[in-house]
Amino acid sequence: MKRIMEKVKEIIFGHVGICILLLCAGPFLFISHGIFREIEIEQAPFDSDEEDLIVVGVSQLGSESGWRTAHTLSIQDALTKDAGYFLIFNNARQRQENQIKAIRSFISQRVDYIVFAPVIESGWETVLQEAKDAGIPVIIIDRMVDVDDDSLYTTWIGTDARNEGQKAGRWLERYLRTEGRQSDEINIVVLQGTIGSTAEIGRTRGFEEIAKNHENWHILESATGDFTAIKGKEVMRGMLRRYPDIDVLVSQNDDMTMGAIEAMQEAGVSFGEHGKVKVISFDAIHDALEMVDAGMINVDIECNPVQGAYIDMIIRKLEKGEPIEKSYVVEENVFTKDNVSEFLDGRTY
Ligand code: GYE
Repeated sequence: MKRIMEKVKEIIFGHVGICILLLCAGPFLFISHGIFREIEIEQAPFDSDEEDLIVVGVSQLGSESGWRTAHTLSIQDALTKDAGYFLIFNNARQRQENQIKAIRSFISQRVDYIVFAPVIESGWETVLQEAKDAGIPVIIIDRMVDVDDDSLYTTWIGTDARNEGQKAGRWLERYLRTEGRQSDEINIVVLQGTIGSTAEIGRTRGFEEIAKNHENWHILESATGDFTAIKGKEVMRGMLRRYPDIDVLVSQNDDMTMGAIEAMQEAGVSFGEHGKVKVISFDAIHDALEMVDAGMINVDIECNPVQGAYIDMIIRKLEKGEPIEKSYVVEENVFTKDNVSEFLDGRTY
């Protein structure tokens, strides 16, 4: 338990450190390796030596979470020179305008493929039309775009966020039934991810679809922690002040959950298996699964970040002129104390 909390502190502290650094030193520090626990590859425009390589411009939306770090590494591990790729990687730091800039620069460099994880769903038509006009296939990963014309992208690889939200609701139904509390008044708070992102929209909607069948479930407040531990902690601290009687926390990613857990500890509020506030989290990164095992998180709804191999598979098919699907949804599990130990060792992120 102590070891886990040290890790949690490390994650939250890392973020505080980032904020201080950014305030002091401005955006230049973003490229400093290690600060974000991920490697940023900004490669120079390719030259003739690279002629045989497939040039892929990747616009990653940010480095806000442990999940995102795993997602980035999965892409970088798949699109290597050995595998025949020249990767141009850009981190948009959770800002749509940075992603639009990156995509425009990929277009002007005439890359072979554009891969991008959109921070929010709306506002992509113009830049996607520019890519289409330039004849560059666009592979969308992780979150989705909201466009009327689906010819603006080639394919999408991601997770079913609405289903994840429903799984959270169904777990709570089952849990309350097992505890004989299905008729009790249940006070719920929701820590949402980045508003307008597929993960937030889907998880919010999916959970609400189940919640609305239960008149005794009361969602006291839903507020965004932007998928980061530091904001999750701050928002939870406010909720704990406003609502003295919270029964359930639904936190839309593990990083926010870890922040919220710190806030509960500081406020002296008990949580988890033997505590007052039952904790529902999403992602299932290794550190959070350890907390499931320790009874600090009741359930973790998996979201699978290992998407790099799909990108490679799709590009290979496109290169050979083979047909591909319009969408690929990756597989996901639900972890509780009952099944988590068999997955812990194999978890690399
Ligand atoms: O759950 C969260 C990340 O879009 C599915 O984004 C992804 C979400 C993931 O920051 O941790």
